[in-house]
Amino acid sequence: MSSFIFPKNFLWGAATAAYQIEGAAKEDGKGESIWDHFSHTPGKVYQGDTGDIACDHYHRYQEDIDIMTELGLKAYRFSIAWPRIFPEGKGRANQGGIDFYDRLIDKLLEAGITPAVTLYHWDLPQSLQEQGGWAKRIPIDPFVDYAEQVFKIFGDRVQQWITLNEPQVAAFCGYAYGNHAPGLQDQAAAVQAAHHLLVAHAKTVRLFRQMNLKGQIGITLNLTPTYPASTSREDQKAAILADSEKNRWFLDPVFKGTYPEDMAELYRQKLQAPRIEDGDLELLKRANIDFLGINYYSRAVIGQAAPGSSDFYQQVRPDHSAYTDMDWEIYPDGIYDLLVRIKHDYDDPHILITENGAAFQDGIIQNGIIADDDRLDYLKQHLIAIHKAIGAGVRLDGYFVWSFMDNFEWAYGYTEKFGIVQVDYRTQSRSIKKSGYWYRDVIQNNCIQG
Ligand code: IFM
Repeated sequence: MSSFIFPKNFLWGAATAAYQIEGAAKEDGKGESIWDHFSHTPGKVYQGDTGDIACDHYHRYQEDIDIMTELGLKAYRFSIAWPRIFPEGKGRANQGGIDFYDRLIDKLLEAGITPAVTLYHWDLPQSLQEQGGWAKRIPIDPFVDYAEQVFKIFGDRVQQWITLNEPQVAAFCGYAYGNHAPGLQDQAAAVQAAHHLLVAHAKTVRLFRQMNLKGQIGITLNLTPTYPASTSREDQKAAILADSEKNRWFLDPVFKGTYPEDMAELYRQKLQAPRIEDGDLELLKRANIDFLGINYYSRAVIGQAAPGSSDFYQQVRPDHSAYTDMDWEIYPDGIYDLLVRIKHDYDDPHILITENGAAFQDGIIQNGIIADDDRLDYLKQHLIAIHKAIGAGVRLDGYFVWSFMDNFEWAYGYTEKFGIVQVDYRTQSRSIKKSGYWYRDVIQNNCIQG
């Protein structure tokens, strides 16, 4: 049996996001977010599920921290709900919301768990959506003001900040495909929203530097390495374009302050987007991050667009692969390829895997434990690939499982389960799954037994 030993001080964590776990949707002065609004719109979320109660973490955070302690987590990534701090997106801060995160952060620190805080995990205050949301520049300055408030209050205790989670999903699922809040179907608006999210990120990084805070700041991107479906020239070209749209459209502005020219040209022709104001790219170029957060779940196999289609390419589903319940191909080599590529193409940044995990229905109970062997195997294969990337010189500082516990999986409601801890939504009782106990041993030994 081989062992894969991780570097000393490797940050082992697990992740969640506010709307997916907190519940208490209207408590202590919280305002409405686009996800409150969207999930209450009939037909948008499977079976009409909402995050009104979710995992009731807002009231059960202490119990959840106790479970994190039992798992031996070194770090916990969670997000702050902007509408808890500013119910209308801006104006007067809401003490009730501030108090909740104050307690959470203090209790985590007391437990010896490092908080890694995401400022935006998709819950835009609804009142800003009503003025156009991210398709307009409207939310940019309120976001920076919200960040300032949060930095002032928690900046002494939080060492790791993530400005945005997955701007690609926020923009494209929210504004182009319509399957996420706010549910629009307008591709030009999506490209514009992505740009505005990135500008908000850059302005927040600039503010963070101006405030001279002692922590580190980064951004989390969902990255999907692309592979051509065949050796044909057409498929190879299509895979490069897909990489440009899915990955470089976010990596290039974050690291270089530019957009990839192939995709920019296509968007200009087809959508007359994005409109970029003077100074935006310079701002992005100067917004140096301390680390890149990567969410990796799967790869994309890409072929040329079907004849007559207006798409730039098409994604192909490899027949002989294994898939998770989300129908995402299980492809651990992808995380290795991605990490090594980022090292080479983007000047060897520090990296955190801020999400990685798999949706599977709970397995049968064996010896009193939920035997989620498929999830355990997914995590193990990916961590072995990550270990190999570290061996290849990638500066990878930590890893967060998605997710700490089962939660509200957006448009899928509560049907899809990513947790290493099970949540019984009828009773709100939590049970550590077999993958959770396995992860506990990995953390304890700082090593995977192959
Ligand atoms: O649940 C989501 C999370 O909010 C963002 N990244 C992907 C996860 C699984 O879909």
